[in-house]
Amino acid sequence: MKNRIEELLSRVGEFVPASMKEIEDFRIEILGKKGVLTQLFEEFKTVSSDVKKELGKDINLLKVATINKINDLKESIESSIESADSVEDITKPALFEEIGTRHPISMVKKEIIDIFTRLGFNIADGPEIEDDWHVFSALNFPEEHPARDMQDTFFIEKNPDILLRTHTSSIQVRVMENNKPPIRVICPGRVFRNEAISYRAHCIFHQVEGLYIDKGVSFADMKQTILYFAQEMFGAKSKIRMRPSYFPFTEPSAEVDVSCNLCGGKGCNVCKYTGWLEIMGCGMVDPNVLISSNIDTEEYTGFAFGMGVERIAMLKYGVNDLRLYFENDLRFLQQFEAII
Ligand code: 2NM
Repeated sequence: MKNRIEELLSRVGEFVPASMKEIEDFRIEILGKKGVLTQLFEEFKTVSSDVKKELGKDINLLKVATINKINDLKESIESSIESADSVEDITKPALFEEIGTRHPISMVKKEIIDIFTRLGFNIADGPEIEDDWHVFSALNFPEEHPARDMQDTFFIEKNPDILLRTHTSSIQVRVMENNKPPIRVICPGRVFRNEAISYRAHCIFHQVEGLYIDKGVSFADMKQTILYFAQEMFGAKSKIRMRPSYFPFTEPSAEVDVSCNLCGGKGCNVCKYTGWLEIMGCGMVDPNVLISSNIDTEEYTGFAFGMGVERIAMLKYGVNDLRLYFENDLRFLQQFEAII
């Protein structure tokens, strides 16, 4: 009897089933009502009392080992079926993907581009790392102009002729050099200025500049173009006003204000109780700029304008700290339109 129990124990240890059914058959054979264990217990009643103690232990050991083995086998088969399921069931719903939002600067930049595209302007691009000619000299900046100072512009140390563009007008110089009028372009892009970062200034920001050169282009054309832009961007009731200003590349030059769309021009803390918000600079292209790019000033005139995208976005969304646009804090960014 002891031998049979040991044989059965080693069968239990070595049992490797091919299916759930084989496990169940094995269970019935050993643990079933008419199974091996029941027979062994029957026989056990008849053995002499001096071997009872040891045989009893052995039979119980066989019982426990069989129960454990069967439970283990069932568990491992069930979990392998589960993992096979998750690979094969292609009808299960997909994992949830978080949907991002467009950056407010990208949204406003696109809106500006769309407005001028409707007026027939083309989009032009150019390098962020520029040379002195395209950023300053061709744009009528005198040799001693403060913008050329290291305090304002990022120069490459080894070669002060190479610098990071401080405005996207450098793109327009390239357009004028490479194309004959009529020219109608807008130039969106990043620009770089050596500034201390605060709520109202950053060393990197975005500009959109426009340029229109043709026969007979006048200040009146510029005013109407900018009025159209202001009404598309800030609402049909918007008014504009121009104040005399100075830029090296335009003459005459002006700053453009739009009527405050928050208070309707009555005065509030956003417009500092003036009813007006400054949105861009503009002017008639200085003949020196046209000459630098070999455009005949007897035949052609033009106007140009430039605006900061961050500033337009601040006015449009009521954001009072420029730094929010650069920090990429999701609590800020998620307040804007989701990409669908
Ligand atoms: C501004 C204001 C006024 C401007 C001028 C030119 C160019 F290339 F034609 F000379 N591009 N952009 C311009 C004029 C930019 O930004 C405040």
